Amino acid sequence: MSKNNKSIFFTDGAKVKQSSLITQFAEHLEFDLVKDKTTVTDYDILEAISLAVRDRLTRNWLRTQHMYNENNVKKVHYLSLEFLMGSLLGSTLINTGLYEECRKLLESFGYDLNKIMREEPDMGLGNGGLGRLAACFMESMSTLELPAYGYGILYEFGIFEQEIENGAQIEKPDHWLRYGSPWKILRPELTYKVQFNGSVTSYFDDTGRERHQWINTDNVLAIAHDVPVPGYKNDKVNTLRLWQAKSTDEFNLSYFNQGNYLSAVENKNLSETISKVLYPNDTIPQGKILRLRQQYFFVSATLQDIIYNFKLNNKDFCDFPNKAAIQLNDTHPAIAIPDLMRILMDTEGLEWEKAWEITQKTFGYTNHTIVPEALEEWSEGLMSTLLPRHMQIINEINSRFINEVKEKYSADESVISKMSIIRNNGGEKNIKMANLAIIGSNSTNGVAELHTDILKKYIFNDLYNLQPEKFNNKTNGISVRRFLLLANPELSELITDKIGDKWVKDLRELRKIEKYLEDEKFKSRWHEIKSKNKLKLIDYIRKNLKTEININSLFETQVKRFHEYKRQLLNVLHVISLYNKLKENTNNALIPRTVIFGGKAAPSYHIAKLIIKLINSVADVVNNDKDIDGKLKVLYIKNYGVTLAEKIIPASDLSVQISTAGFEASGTGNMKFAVNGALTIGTLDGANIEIKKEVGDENIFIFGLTSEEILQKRKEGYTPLNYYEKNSDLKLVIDMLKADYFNKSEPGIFEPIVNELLHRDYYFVMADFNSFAETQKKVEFEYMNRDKWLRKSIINVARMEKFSSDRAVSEYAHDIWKVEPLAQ
Ligand code: NBG
Repeated sequence: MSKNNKSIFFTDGAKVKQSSLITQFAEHLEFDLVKDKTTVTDYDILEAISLAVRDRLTRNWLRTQHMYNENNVKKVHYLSLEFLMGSLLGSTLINTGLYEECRKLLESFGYDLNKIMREEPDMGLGNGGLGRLAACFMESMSTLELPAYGYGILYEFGIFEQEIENGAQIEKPDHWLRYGSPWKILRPELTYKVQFNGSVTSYFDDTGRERHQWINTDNVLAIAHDVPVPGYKNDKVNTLRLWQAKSTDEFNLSYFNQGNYLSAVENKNLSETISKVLYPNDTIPQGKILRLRQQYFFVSATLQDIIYNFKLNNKDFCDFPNKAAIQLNDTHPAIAIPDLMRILMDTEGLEWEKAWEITQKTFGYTNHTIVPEALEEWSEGLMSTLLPRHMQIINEINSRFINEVKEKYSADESVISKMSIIRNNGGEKNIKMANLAIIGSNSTNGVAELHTDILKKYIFNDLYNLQPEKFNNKTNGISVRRFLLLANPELSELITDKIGDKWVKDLRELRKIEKYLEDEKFKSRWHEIKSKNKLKLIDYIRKNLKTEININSLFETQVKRFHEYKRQLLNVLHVISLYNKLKENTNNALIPRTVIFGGKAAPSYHIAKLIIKLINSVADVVNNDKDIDGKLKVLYIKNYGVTLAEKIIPASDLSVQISTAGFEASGTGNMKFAVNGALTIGTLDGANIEIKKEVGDENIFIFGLTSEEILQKRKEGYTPLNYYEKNSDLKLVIDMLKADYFNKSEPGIFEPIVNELLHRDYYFVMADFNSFAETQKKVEFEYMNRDKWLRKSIINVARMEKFSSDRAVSEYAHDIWKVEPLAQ
């Protein structure tokens, strides 16, 4: 553009007027969707209103990005294979403050905003806690005005849709992008080449130094799609950049010329499968080549992008760590460490030592699980084939590291082999990605106090002893904008009525509602709101499960991924024992209960799927048994995800967080329930421990073995059979399973569960059963006293300040990333 031309861009001061929301809405309906009254659908309304809302935040988005670049600020880059964003219209409306305007606008044309919002498919680019944490962090980083970028993959298929057939989980593809998405902007100019395979050659450069080149590679293109992430009412909009894989050649001409059309496009399909589908596991990894391809694909594109941006304003790579922090969300992006080394040395010509210093200063690593089988390893064979240059670099990192350890500490061989990045299984070698991540970064953090302690004491004890200063804790948090303000508008309004709205950005403010513990009107309104939320859920259940639920029953909820360590099994065994008591005498229960389950199991995780089947089988018997007078209902709500969470959590009285102590790194569902006024029944695990510290012992129901006791029992030799023999309630429950009580038409199907419980019970279900049942009696007793329960509920909400993702993110920013909000 020549200097004399006018600029059309508002960032250059052009006075291009922005249209009103209603005009934009109408124009999108007319010009983008080409609709009139006779052809318009609810989905069109969703699309048009989303585009109109997006228009409203575009200027802030451009302005925010412009400011970051103009000021050459330090930026943080959050690399995650998963972002479980959920639906975007609602949260965008909340954060931009356009909710009411938009609701009224739609209402004036006869549309109900809530109904329209239900048309939006969840952006389900994640499995569970890890992916949702990344989404909450993105929202908090924008709200805190931190210069931040999320980087991930634009999966064409997100987490599978779960159907239940004959009580069992069936997986269906989640084609969320079938009709495109109004929230993502294609950036064709941000297309990078990602290399795979090939070989490495070396040569001597002008200075006589040996250099390496990665050649003859198979290439794939990564194309950027940007999603705006607005902060809460602060005019800041950050970017979530997701990469889509595209083939470099649309088709192979020589095949085509030979008349073989199908082979001609085969290569294209192969390349593009990289961003096709999210791996549907959490905590159980699958050492598949496609997974490693996904990891390197998004890491390579991301680093190229970060470096491209760095070079726009900077020259000297020594400045790189002062301009960019990179956080590795679990080990999935850990290949970024050798990749940055490769770029700095092979492309930018830096020496090893300098490159290594820059690399270590740039990266931070968050660990999200101690489940041993979940610690990622890749075979050397696979790595050498797919990423030969990286394999060389990893070997070099490792041998330098081990030499250093030997020199400084002369540690013995067994310690060194634990610290080593390479595991030598007598011939076959594996790369331990967690060790690579720890050694290659300046910070390693766990996600709750207990979890970080376990990392230091057991999982990475030797590396911790070597570099204790690297290890730190960052307890997880959640976004209250989504999980309270959006999910529970009436409770939010009640709180705001009393204490003003500062709490939305500063959860410490919530303490002030404790002043109203004696205020009867406040308390009865609190109760009324819970009941209204329950009614909404009852309505959903009536429509979807064709079951009637008693609004006065205790809503007891366990929604989360299915995993043996989370012990949905313990919960269902307890349900069976309650059922048995009711069969004896319906007066054996003081209160009616509704036990709600939800959550997906990894498609290949057979025992987890069997537990889902068991829950549905039990529900079938219990819910249809007239003898128990409707005092117990068991529900399995299918296809649990972010949007369903927003409905289920505000309606719950009791939050079930009963993992085997030591196994749940943190949990974040526990926080979402408590902030919505549910009381927790839980073990001393993950963030439960910190919740207990905040709310006080009398406002939470704690039971079960501690993590230390579990370790001790494992050491001594644990015999689950003893618990079966000693506890008659438990014995009856197990005997019913043995006798196919809940599965008359499929005898023997639950045998694997019974066998595990009686003869191994790795997760101590049997040992904790009694303590769980006894504590549930206490719950029952306390729920009878409405006033007491309400007070506890209010106190739980009032004391949640620690569990805001704003608090978590500011700690990361201050302690690890050293990034600051951009001063106005
Ligand atoms: C999960 C843990 C949870 C934790 C989230 C977020 C993985 C691998 N880990 O306990 O199981 O809350 O991460 O940190 O999904």
